[in-house]
Amino acid sequence: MSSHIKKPAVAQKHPGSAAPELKQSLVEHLTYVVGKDVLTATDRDWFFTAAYVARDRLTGRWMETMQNYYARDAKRVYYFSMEFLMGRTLVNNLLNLGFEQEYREVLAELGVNWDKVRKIEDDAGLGNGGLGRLAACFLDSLATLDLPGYGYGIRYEYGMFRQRIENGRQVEHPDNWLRYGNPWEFPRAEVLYQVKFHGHVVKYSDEHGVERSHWVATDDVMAMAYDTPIPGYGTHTVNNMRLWAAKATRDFDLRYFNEGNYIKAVEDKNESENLSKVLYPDDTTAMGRELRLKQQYFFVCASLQDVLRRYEKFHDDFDALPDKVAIQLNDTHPSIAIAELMRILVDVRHLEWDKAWNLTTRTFAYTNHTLMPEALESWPVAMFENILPRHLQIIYEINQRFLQDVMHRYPGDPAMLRRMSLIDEDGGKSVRMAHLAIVGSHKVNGVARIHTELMKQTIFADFDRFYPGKIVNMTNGITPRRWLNQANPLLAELISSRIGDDWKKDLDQLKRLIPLADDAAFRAEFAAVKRANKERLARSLKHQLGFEADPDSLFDMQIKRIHEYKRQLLNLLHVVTLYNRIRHDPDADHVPRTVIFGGKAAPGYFMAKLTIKLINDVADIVNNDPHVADRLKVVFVPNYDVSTAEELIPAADLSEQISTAGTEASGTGNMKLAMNGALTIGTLDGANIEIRDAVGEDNIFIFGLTAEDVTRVRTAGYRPWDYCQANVELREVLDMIGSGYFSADDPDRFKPVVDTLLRYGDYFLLLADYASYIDSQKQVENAYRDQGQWMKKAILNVANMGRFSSDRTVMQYADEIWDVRQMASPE
Ligand code: 26V
Repeated sequence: MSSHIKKPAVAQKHPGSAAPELKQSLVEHLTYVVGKDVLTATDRDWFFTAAYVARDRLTGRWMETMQNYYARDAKRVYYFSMEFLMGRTLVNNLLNLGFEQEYREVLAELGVNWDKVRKIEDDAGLGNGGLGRLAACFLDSLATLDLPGYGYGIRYEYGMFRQRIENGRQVEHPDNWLRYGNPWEFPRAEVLYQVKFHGHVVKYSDEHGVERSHWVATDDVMAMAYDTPIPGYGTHTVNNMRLWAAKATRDFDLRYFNEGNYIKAVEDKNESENLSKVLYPDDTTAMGRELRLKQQYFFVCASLQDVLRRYEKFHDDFDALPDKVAIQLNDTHPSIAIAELMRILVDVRHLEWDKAWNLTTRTFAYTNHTLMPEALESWPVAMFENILPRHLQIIYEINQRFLQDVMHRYPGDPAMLRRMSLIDEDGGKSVRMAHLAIVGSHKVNGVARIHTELMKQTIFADFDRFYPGKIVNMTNGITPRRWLNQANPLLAELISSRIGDDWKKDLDQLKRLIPLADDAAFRAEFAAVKRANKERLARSLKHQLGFEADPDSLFDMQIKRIHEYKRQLLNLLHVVTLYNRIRHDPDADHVPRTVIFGGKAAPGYFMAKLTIKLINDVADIVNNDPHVADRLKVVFVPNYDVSTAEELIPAADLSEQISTAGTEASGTGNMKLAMNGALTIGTLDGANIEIRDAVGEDNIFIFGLTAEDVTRVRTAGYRPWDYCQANVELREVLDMIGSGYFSADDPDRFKPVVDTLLRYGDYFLLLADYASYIDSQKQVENAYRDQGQWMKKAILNVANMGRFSSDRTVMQYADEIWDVRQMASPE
């Protein structure tokens, strides 16, 4: 179905000439690398063959790119992130190189089923959700913009768990994504750094009588590099993502001989290699878990050694460090890097504190991704001291100097000192990583306009006053290569047929579609694309789940992590309301709707897991009720991941972005759906606000309390019961859920759900927003009845999404935070 997509400029330089070579290359790789012939090759064999051939075509450019940065001693940006949610790579790389069509044709000639082969690839699911996927989109934009940008992170052996639904409940299974090997990575056995833990600090006087610290008697682990090339779209640039795997030190080998306790020695070795074993799947609460802090320090320590090694090839002092190195901290997870750089500069390289601090703060910048207090990291001091004793001392020193400054500015305000301190002294002492990140960075950014404003007004208000101008906004974006060109080839082709191909690198070009929103022929073609995508999804749902979705029905999607603040439950209240309306008035003209949910719950998050069960139990009843007669259907799509998103998003009519105002920092799914022609129903939260500004209020369904309203309602004393009393439909819905209408086998199953709303205060104000949401959904229905007008709105959404390209976001970081420059490598 994607067979008409145009070749990007790169491939058109030598039209047709590569095909015979490609065929030869594929057959040779199949034979000599994979060890199979055309007769015996499985789909997996072909996947690896195709991947290796593609990889070969990247490596030349990759080396040239690195050599060019080196030759020009370019300022580089290093994106430090615990998570990179890359998804599949094969098609992305082929499209970026401009070879996809050629591959498909040649493989077809060889009798290979391309669609099956590309789906053999396991997602690289090295992330939880938005934060990890943003990192992946940024890497694509950095390379596409010819910016010298490197990703640094952890090569988890097990990524995000695979979700299966058993008896309506989430069951987690390990994600053994490396089982068959990863064709995209290059292991670098020689790029190996020592990482220390535990031990203690020895003070001594150096030859000049200066007191110095030495961190000794440590337990050590080695970090080994694995490199993955990151090609830009339609450019020669191929950047690098370097992920670290933990390896035991040689010490363990020696211990085998010395201790005679061979088995114990091998056990210890395994334990130290556990560091990079598994991604933490909880993005809800910052647990004070030792292994997590160790993972953070592990990758930060190795990455900084690597960055400094590269810097020192050209420089014999550190004066120019901030002119050559920018490090972006993706949330506080890598913020220990600030203390680590200070340790290296002061303890190891013997720089003076003030000088080291100046260089450090000019090097780092920090992105905040959430206002949720429970997700803000703070490590118990005792644990910190045990794992990183020297870093704790350095943090104390940073804190002491910082609080001195605060005291100077605000004399006689001990409350202020307590609030701003890097150490939380309430209860058990702990280290506030966000405060370290702010104090140690020259820029701090939020990820959408409202999020940045709220940061400045709430959690970081003191810091905003103390450091005017340090906190800035960088509204998120998404890469249009993966989220439009790759995921939605039919729409990409339709767009290109009218405005050419340039939009893929310059998304503002989509504006040229605006006049076509009034063109009946274009609308019809646009509608046909949406229809084809809905049919494709319907086939897949039928095949995977035995679920029948009617492509004529309105496809209503909420796909994201399951969280109370994202309010999947509010969506369900609407579903049950619709169900009741159909039951009570079966002959009325109801707009047929298919409500699609997808998302993972943190394994220990009771309410999120119960929400999944409720979705599935409601689906069971609604989908099988003959009175409903298929006018309402509900489906939970298991194991929502990047690849599932690519399949779902192009088929959506309606995008549910219904978080309580003031809670969703930005959202990026909202951008992906709108860019694929779904209309948004949403609150004035996160980037929804900026999406509304871009697409116009006639082309989006906004409802509910604003962030200001939310604060007002909460301080005035919110009474969820009153809303329940005032609304018969709401009362009926809650009664049904609470009394076992959807869980006859266990009538009390969903009492906790109703209790959070009615007994425990409904913290996320679902009941306060219910009426407004239901009303807004009614407007959606009315709009959907007029397909011509609906398509016009959908086209205007696509046409106005240019601003939400991660190219725009990354260029803004480059100009306003990193001061790095575009640098195309010579072809
Ligand atoms: C938080 C934590 C807390 C500590 C334990 C492990 C862990 C792992 C991941 C996270 C990430 C939570 C923050 C996050 O993903 N924020 C999302 O970032 C997106 C990109 O900026 C943004 O669009 C979403 O609104 C925001 O929720």
